[in-house]
Amino acid sequence: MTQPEPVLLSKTKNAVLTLSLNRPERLNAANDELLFALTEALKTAELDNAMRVVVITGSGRGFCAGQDLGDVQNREGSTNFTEHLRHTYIPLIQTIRGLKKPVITAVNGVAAGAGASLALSGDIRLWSEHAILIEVFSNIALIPDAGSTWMLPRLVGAARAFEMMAFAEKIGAEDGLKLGLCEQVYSAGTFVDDVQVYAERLAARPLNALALTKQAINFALGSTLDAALDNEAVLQQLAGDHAEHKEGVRAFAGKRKPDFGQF
Ligand code: LHQ
Repeated sequence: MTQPEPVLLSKTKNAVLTLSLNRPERLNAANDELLFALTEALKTAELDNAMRVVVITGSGRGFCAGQDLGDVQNREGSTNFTEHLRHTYIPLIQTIRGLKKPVITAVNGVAAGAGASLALSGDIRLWSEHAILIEVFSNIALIPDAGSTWMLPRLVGAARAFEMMAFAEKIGAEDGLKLGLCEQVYSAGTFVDDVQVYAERLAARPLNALALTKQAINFALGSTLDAALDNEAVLQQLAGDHAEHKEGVRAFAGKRKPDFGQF
């Protein structure tokens, strides 16, 4: 029997590429095929000029239940965790964080373990009212991986992150919004449409400037203020030299809306 595609691709005319994790019967728990397909699709999206924003979401009721626990042991019953992470999750998270396009994680349901890390890795995180984030790793006596130890303390502070991790606390949408784990929460019934409208709004923004903004934020997260100030000065030149900037200034002077979509 042929296996269904682990990641479904959908392109809209308004420049939004949606990547849907597609193992709904396992709450989109990730196996190698899914992780490689997602990373590959993101790399392809980088080169597709017609696609300006990427949305990652889940099929069915879950977003991603983390690593497929049935899929990690070898025949001897052991797992090479380090190698596994290096070959799968590390390139995935690096690709998302380095992508020169905004990535939205649209968290439709439960995001657990490495699925929670994936949910947090978006430039923008949109949650359904049914979204739940669980740093579930300690339930199976593992440490948070796929970037959770880097991302979560920066969002909620070290002690709150540790508490969430230690107790594998279930964080629902209301708390997720309060804690800064997501930017917006939408009703489950309108979630897909609301995400699409948001993504199209983002796609109409100046893409070169947004890519450089993402680059500047990524740099600043690991730098001193002095280094960040200088990096801004360097990247601002790249933004200012781009046709997008000239369009923005022309539109301002002409008292009209800029058309950034043409670039
Ligand atoms: C699953 C999974 C799953 C397989 C639900 N695997 N089937 C990296 C590198 C190397 C190794 C290890 O790990 C990592 C990073 C990690 O991500 S470690 C963390 C791995 N994930 C988990 O431990 C989560 C396990 N799942 C759960 O705790 C629950 O399923 C959650 C809280 C996510 C959802 O609970 P419910 O909404 O009550 O759904 P459910 O438990 O009934 O799950 C539905 C089905 O999905 C069920 O199958 P079944 O045949 O009984 O209907 C689950 O077995 C299956 N499933 N997660 N990770």
